[in-house]
Amino acid sequence: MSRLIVVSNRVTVPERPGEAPAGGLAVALSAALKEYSGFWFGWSGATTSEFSNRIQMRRINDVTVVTVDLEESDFQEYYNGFANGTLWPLFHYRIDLTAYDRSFSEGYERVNHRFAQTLAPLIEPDDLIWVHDYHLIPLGRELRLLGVTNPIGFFLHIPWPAPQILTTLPRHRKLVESLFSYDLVGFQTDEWLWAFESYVLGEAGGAWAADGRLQAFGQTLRAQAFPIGLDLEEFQELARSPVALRAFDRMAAHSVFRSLIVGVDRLDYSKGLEERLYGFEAFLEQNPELRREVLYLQVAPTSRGEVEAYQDLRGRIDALCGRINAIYADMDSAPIRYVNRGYRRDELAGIYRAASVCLVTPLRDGMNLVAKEYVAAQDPDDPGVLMLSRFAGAARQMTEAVIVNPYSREELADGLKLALSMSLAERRARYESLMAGIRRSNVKVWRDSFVDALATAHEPFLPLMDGAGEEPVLPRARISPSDVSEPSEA
Ligand code: GDG
Repeated sequence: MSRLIVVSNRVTVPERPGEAPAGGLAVALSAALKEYSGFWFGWSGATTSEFSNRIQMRRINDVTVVTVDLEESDFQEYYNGFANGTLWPLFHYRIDLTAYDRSFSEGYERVNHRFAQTLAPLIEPDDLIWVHDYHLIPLGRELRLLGVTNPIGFFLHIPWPAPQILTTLPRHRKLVESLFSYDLVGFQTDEWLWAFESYVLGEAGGAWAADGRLQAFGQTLRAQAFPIGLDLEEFQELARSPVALRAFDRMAAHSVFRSLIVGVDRLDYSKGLEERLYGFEAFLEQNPELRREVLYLQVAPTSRGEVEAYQDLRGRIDALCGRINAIYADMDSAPIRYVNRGYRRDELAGIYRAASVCLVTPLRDGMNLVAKEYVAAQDPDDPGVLMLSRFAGAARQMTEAVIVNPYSREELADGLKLALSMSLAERRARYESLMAGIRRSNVKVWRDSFVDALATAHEPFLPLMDGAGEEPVLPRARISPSDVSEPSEA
């Protein structure tokens, strides 16, 4: 069997079950690496004054992890800069927050080049290479330039934006062209896949090849949706653990006579926290009789605290929670408990189970695993209700949730009222359907279908068809260093 090389910005092999920050994704990828052998490659999380190709190799829980340090300027320009200051907001439709800074894109190219240089010598002829997420879009191309001919796949965990949004990025063509060095490009949902296809066909002059591949820039790739799921057994085991039961008891004791409403999100503007708080305020305003009946716990661990937009957001959320509590609190109760820290994964499972409603209302989200975790943690006999933004990738699968528009305070307030008053029979019916979907579309299915598709997508020379799908027009081209020229600035 081929080895599998997983590449992501950070490497997060879980050391002990239940511990943050590893999530189901890390667990699933670690399990894949145990099955296929191979290793996980990425940034160590450390910075040095000068870059060196020196790698650190460790075994964690039977998984080989290979990491490399970044230079301080790489961290600023690549990680805080282009990845989290440019691509993250842009791909979440926030062009108002997007930094269009040339030094950031140079840092991004540089780090991808350095990753490729460090990784290439470790690759063996039969290896499958699976690159993850927006930090590493150009990595496949950089590897091809170094002569790597193995199957290389890429999976985007976040949304792919509509062409009208993407084209605000200088050098957007270069970014998309680099994706064509992969054999397979995966998205979370059909919506993001269609947005990508729409760019390729409408903006890049691309066409469909005979077998359903996309061709553009003289190359072809297969693009497909692979919705990510949970490691259900792992999560349900966590939910039954003593730590989870204790967290459940603590929350149940603190919300006696009240319904617990929970939100769990990294403190990120894409998660719609501000809008959600305004919606909750509208709910309190419109339902005076329910003010003492609810407790909204928002868990929001700080994320990317070095980026200005995140610092601003934190200040606004702090102020908003304070204001709403000041208006609606009584001497012995306050409607919001806002916790600006993370919890262990097993504690989270207990908190989810204690909550009657979970608010998952991102403004835009690739998938959203919290929605799935909440449902998986419920008591089948008395399940809570998931309220889900129509703009989360998860909403395309989890249609039995209470689906809301997160921009509308009225819809949020009405949705919350509906969720809190839902009959047991309806909650159970919705829970059963949601769980069936979570079982069907679990993380192993996601992983294995991607890896299988990657193994078969790799066809070095494939005749392409013209736009009508009739005649072969181009042979599939592979990049070699000599035929690479700087793409024109868009
Ligand atoms: C990206 C995409 C896509 C949260 N707070 C704590 C904690 N978490 C865990 C949750 C969940 C994970 O973090 C968050 O996953 P999401 O899917 O909700 O969102 P992103 O972090 O933005 O992830 C997203 C995902 O990639 C996977 O492809 O679904 O759309 O944006 O697992 O439980 N974990 C712990 N303590 C916390 O306080 N331990």
